[in-house]
Amino acid sequence: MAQPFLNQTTLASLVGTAARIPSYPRKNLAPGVVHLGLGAFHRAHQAMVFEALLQRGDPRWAVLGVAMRSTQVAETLDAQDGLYSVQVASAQGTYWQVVGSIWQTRVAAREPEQVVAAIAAPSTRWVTLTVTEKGYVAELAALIVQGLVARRTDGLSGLTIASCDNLSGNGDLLKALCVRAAGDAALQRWIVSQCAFPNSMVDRIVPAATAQRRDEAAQALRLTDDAALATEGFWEWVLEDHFADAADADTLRSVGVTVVSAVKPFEEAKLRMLNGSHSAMACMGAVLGLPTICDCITQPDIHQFVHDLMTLEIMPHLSRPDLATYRDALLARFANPALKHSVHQIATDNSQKIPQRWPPSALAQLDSGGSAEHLAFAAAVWLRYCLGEDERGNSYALSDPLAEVLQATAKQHRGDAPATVKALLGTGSIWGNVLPRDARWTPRVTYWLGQIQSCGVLQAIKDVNRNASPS
Ligand code: CS2
Repeated sequence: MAQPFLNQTTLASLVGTAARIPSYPRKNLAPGVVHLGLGAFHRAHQAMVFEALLQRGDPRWAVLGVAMRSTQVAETLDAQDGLYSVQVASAQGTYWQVVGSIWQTRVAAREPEQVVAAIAAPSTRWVTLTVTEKGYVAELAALIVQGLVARRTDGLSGLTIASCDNLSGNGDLLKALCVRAAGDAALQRWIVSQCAFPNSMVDRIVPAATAQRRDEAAQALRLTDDAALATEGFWEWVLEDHFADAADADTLRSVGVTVVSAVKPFEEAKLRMLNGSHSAMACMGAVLGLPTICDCITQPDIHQFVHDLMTLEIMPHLSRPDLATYRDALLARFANPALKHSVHQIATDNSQKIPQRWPPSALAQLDSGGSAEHLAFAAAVWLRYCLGEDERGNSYALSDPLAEVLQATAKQHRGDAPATVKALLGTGSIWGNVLPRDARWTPRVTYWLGQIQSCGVLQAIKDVNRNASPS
């Protein structure tokens, strides 16, 4: 029998159940946050932080959620009055939470003028962004700047504009992009003096929505939720203490956000340890035919590889406190069986993600005279991954702005490690200027690709592991 959909009316059926639901009035107030990028990550991270603030009775944090291109999520949320459920799964147990913080939606590609109007609305105080690494382009800045121009013309205050993407110095990057888009010197001065672009580190593992998740939600809630998601219990949001309204620092702290003067130690540790390990496992899993991160990390050889990668080659160059504890927590998070985090999802846009995740550690290792074998190995698995075919002979699609050239080049030099490395290790801006020409790097990547080609990824992982721990 068809179940009713989750919406503002049917929400009442969850009162008194184990599900957590919004208990604040979701009235027709104007949202205070415009969020750009309505993907799963925002809905299970910032939107849940804003939800906590709304639950505390502070209506300034309701969200107008903007999908950049696709209309699907916006339409699904609209049909459900903006409500969606999130399964929060950790070793402590699992619960479902219905989130109500997204009060309105827009689609930037369909109605850009409405997005500009939302940014320019008097109630708007924040703009947040999860537009992915490849989204930081002039077009995005132009959209934001149009909203800012209207605010300035109307004599309104500036905004806090917070990038929540996995980019190094994400706030600085966005600020530079917006200042460039502004062109006019007076407008540039207004933006710089009235708006704040805090750098931030955001962390929560949020797999893309799946039909299985929707089935689980239907079973748990007895309501149909086409926007259902799952995530882990852990979350972290470290924001630079730099806001258009300075009082926001304490407000955010009150719901568990970390506000600090310098984000860099947190950002580097997260990008290189969590995301760096993720990308390595994503390539290994894809080539081995292991579908999820949990399937990868529960293989003892891969577990040891990731442990040693972090310990030997990444952690020596980080300054976040308690790195060993942080590493062990990551290893446990990767093994969360409820998440079913697809390796192919993480391998999406590899060419945009790798620059933040691997080269900084490799360069730091080489500069300090250390070994970068694990990172060279990761680079070699990525080269093997670019073939688009796993070791069982199944093909998979590369989803990457450079997919075509990467796959064609990998195929052209199939089986020839030196030629593959020569052709692909300099592609695009993935590896920077220094590494591809470094005599301590390129031969090692070539060596490991050769090993992978001759004895397979798993055997090659055993070899790296053995070399790292001769005992
Ligand atoms: C992942 C991230 O898809 C990816 O590239 O590495 O989405 C990762 O799950 C998050 O950054 C965790 O905070």
